[in-house]
Amino acid sequence: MFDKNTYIKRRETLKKLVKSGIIILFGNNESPCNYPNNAYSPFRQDSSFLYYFGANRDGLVGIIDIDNNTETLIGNDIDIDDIVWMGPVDSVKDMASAAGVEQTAPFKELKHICCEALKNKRDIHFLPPYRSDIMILIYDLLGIHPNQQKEKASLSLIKAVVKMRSVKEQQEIEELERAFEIGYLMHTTAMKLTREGVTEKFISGQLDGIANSYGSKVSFSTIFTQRGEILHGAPTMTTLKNGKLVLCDCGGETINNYCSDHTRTYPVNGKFTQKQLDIYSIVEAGHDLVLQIAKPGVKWFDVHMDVCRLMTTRLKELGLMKGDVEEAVASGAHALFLPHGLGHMMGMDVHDMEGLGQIYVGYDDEIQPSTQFGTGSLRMGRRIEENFVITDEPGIYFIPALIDEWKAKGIGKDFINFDALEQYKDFGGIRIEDDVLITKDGCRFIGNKEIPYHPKDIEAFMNQ
Ligand SMILES: [Mn+2]
Repeated sequence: MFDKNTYIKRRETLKKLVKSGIIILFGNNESPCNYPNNAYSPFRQDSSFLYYFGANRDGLVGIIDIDNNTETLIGNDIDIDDIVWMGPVDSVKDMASAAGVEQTAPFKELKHICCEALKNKRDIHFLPPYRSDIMILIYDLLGIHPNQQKEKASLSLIKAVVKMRSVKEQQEIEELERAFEIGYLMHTTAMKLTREGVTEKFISGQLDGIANSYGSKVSFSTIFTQRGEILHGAPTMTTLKNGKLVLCDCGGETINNYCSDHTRTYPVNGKFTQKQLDIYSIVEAGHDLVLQIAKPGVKWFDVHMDVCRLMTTRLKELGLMKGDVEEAVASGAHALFLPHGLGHMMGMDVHDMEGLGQIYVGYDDEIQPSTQFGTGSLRMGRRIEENFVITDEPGIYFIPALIDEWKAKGIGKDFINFDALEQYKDFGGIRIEDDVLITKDGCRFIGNKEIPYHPKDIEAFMNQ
């Protein structure tokens, strides 16, 4: 965790933004896998709780009473039976003091605090819950049924948290650079291990081990697949085959829970075919275009659309698309190849703050999400600001079921050469992803070195 002044300052800012009422930030509990004492491991704290209270243990709740200017860390100390099995852990008082919180209280006090606040008709601010145990707790404390909790969550608290967590502090950027180092090791190891005959699962397992060894865990379930056209394709027991491309999308979390998220796509045998290069170079150009145009004040929505135009132009040159580029992109025809968005915010959550509602994280009064297939999956559209961290991740995919569906229904028929696509149905998919820090007048990748992505660099790396 950071110095306690970090947490004191953050809570002060939060109080000024939310203005009045009482804020309840719920920490996470252990999450059982197949029986209560076999929980998913390691424990993962809620990111907003971590951001304001820093304490990385289950069963904690943070209270910020704005009107009375008090802060309380709620939680029970563990007893001797727990110490026998798990060893001693910091007391709730120690954890509170490490985050500059003056008061502590046992868990049973929480019900009393909530009852008083309800009785006095005070504004009670909580974030949208995403785990059922917390939903049941909120029902018990505040009487709000789980299916109403999302809409009853505090909009002013959501907006304040988004405002603060979107702009990364210098020490957070340094953590993200550390997360990059773990991601670099994962990706370069994957390239070294890739060869015909090895299973996808073997390599993904090695990568997960690296994330566990150098940080806290993977920042999301590792994608390592020869079926790159499946956007979140889980690794299988399939063995790698020469001639195929493999797509690796993975990242690690530091001990302080800051993430990395990168994607590389490369040939199993370490040498691209011309057909693979034709498609790869389009994704590469789209990925690099972002570096030229992303800077404070620019709408991320426009950056996404610029990449779509570039890809459509190049797919036309290859004979896979046709017609007017502007019209094609306006109609959404390019989404047959790119059905997802260009990128998302990244920080402590790999899709940063997604649980607070993408509409508040990625959009605002000025820019609303599209309802079109493909562009509608863009998680971030609003104007970008200095010290935002966003992923730059264009891709081109040949999804046989989607191609057949569009062809049968005539979707995009004025802009897509369906006949030419027949030869690409076993191609797979390509994505290239890096994490981008928006700087004062432009942007740069997180990390001081490059995970190879230019074809020549990949081939040189894989054949060394
Ligand atoms: Mn990503």
